[in-house]
Amino acid sequence: MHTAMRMQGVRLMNLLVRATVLILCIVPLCGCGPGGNNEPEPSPIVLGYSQLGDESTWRSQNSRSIINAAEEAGIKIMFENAMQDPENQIKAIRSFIAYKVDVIAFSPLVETGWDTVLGEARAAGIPVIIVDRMINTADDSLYTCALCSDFDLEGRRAGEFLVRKFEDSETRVNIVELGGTSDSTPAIGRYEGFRDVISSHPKFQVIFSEDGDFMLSKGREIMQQVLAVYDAADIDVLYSHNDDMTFGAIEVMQEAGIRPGRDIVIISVDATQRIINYLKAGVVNCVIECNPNSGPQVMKITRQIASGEEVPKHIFIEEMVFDEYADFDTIADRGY
Ligand code: GYE
Repeated sequence: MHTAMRMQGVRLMNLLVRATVLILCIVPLCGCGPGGNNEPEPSPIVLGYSQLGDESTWRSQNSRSIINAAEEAGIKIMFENAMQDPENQIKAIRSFIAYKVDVIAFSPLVETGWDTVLGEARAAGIPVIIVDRMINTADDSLYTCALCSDFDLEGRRAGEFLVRKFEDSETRVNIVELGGTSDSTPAIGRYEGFRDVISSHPKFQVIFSEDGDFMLSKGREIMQQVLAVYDAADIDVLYSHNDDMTFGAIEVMQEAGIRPGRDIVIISVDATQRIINYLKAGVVNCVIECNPNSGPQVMKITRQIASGEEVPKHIFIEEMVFDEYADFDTIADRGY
């Protein structure tokens, strides 16, 4: 009885071993993956990305966001930095076409001059995503999707802050404006949106406006020029199209014994951590957020387009305002 049971156990064991060996042999033969079919691993999507430059803190964070998000999404990215030259962007786009990437994305330095190269991308059947800034074209079939900030809204928000800040003031309010790169969408929107609001209040006067190319060094230079021409007491407001130019202008004001945020009301756009620290310290009065963390959204759109899904033609990035009326404790760390 005892021996018979042991024999049965041994036979069972043999059967199990044989079945296991059989399974182990079959699996590699049919090359089954976890999905259980015969298909090879799909090759990763290749995205050609032309970044316009590295002019600001915002831009560096934007590049980091794009590169990191591509890695996380398993998208192979060819990333080219044009260093503020649209010709370099055109060259980069042409090289992406030659390489036959799956999708092209780019942040155009300026709005005009893209029709020819984008026509070449279209002829090659490569879809294009426009990121951050917009292009000005009569042919919107040149791009599949545009993911941008609402720069007009940013400008209007700057104007709305001034309306509130000077609500009780009857006298003239003199404004100095540091503009972004001319012919770029953020500079145009921040200029026009701002004027849309202040133009219905005649006390607001822009006494000086110049293009500072979104760079700290130019913010410095222009503020020096302004103080050489105007008495500081005649300047009520500085409206700067980005934080880096604001930093340059603040340095000059401080060197001249002007108290930024008190003697001159300051509005800045972008919302880097350093400007938020200035807001909390009363050195600036209003910060309009422009969100550089578009990487994950760009990758999502890239995937959708590559797999033939429909995507909206225009998507706006969500943004907010931080000003001196806000509860500073609610402002989360910016991370850049
Ligand atoms: O505000 C500025 C950068 O295009 C929104 O470009 C972007 C702008 C940003 O240089 O800091």
